[in-house]
Amino acid sequence: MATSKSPYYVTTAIAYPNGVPHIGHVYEAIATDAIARFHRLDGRDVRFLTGTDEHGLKMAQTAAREGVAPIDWATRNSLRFKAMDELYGISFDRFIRTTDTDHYAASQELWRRMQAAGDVYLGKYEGWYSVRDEAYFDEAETTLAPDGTRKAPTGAPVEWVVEESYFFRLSAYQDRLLKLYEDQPGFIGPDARRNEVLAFVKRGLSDLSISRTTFDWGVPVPNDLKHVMYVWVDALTNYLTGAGFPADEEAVAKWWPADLHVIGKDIIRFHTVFWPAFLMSAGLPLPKRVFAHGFLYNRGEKMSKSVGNVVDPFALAEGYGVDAVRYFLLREAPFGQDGSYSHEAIVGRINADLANDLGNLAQRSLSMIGKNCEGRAPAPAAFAAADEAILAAVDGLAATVRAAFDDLALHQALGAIWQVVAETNRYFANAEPWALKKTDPERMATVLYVTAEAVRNVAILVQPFTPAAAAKLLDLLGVAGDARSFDALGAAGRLAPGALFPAPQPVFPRYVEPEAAA
Ligand code: ME8
Repeated sequence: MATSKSPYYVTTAIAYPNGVPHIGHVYEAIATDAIARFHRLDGRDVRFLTGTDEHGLKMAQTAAREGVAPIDWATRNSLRFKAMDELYGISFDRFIRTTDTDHYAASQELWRRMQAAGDVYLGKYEGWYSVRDEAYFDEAETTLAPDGTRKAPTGAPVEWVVEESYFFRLSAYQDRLLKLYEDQPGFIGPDARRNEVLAFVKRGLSDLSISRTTFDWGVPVPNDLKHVMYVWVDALTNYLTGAGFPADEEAVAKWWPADLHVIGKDIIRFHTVFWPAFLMSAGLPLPKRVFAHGFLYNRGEKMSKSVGNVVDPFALAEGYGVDAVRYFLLREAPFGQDGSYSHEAIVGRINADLANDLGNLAQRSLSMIGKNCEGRAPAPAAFAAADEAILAAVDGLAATVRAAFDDLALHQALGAIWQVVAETNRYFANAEPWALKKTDPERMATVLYVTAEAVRNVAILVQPFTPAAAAKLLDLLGVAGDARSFDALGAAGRLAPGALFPAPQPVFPRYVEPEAAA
């Protein structure tokens, strides 16, 4: 199998722990986890970074409202994010908190380098700031609401800020950024976001205020302790901290630049304008790709605490099961576009795709093997055309799935896998192995072998999406722990006739409404 074995460094955005996690957070974690798992199974040395973004005015204000110190508020909620990740099987290598000591060192080193490059100067900021977005806005970007308050494009209120501030010479980077988007077309994905960023940068860039003096909940600016860094300067630096910057040179050489930053569409500007400009200034290599996923809506509506329609990831896992939620979120909406969550949609996916299509295929074939083949992998006779066709479809899947992952078309990877599941179901139904038991047991064994082989390949390929269920399926097929990577796909890892299977069990239960179950 032709795989590149270079290391692979992938990150999520780091969430604000000013509240508890919601479905948008778990969506990003699951998608990035699927990508990390895919590359590990494909033989690469993967580093997966996620965590929480703990500084800034929003955090300080929320903590004050709650009557606790910012660090205590951050810790309480950060632990919820980490617990959510653990519940959902998010295979991070580090859960970074921007209050970690090494992160202060990284942020200050980046600052020093930008300063040494002549890109940081002291001035006075006078303008609009949105605490909710932790972002500065030009007056022209804001609107006046009927009640006289001024709003950011996101609808968040803005306040007038006048204070001494350090600035980053972002205006000097317009040409270099435009060249970057041109030279490295894959830098921003999907294309719609790339066009949005291009148009923004072409309009011209103002210098960016990068420090605050009116509160102290942030990383201190080197040699000027009156200032703390603007939260986005330290937040973006987390990706460098996670690669060992600056102290661990060997780790930096191995992991930096990042292969992929996965983020939501609302923070694309920070990641594709500010971040590469900071890195260029500091003389550091740029990430290879920034990909913005869409937003998840509750029945098409934006989730908000005031509407009371925020979906709690812990309740989702409890209600449907971790693998079902993971599958649903990555299957339902094309990755990169907005999606919607509803109870009916998730139940539909669980019962149709998981329980019926894959669950039944596995259950029916494995229980026949249990009953008729002494619970051992059957020995196939010569393959007929129908058998060859299924094996060819199964063996062709790896290339299709790999191509889908290369494009971050995670939904297409799942679509392709389920197409083969559907073909195998048709094959199984047409071959009627149950009817062959008496008339042609050899043929029955062949059909069961081919079906089990299809299930084995599917189980290996769905590991990034539904890791726990995939592991159970592979257990039921007697596949050893070291025979579950993509190296074992296709002919290289065919089931050995005679291998012992444990007693079959259902892997994907149907969803039954609680009232119907009672
Ligand atoms: O933006 N659907 O933190 P955050 C899908 N700390 N994704 C969503 C979403 C939704 N409804 N709501 C939010 C921040 N997200 C910064 C990031 S990175 C250096 C700093 C996504 O907690 C959002 O787009 O507001 C972002 O990628 C992530 O969740 C964290 O959002």
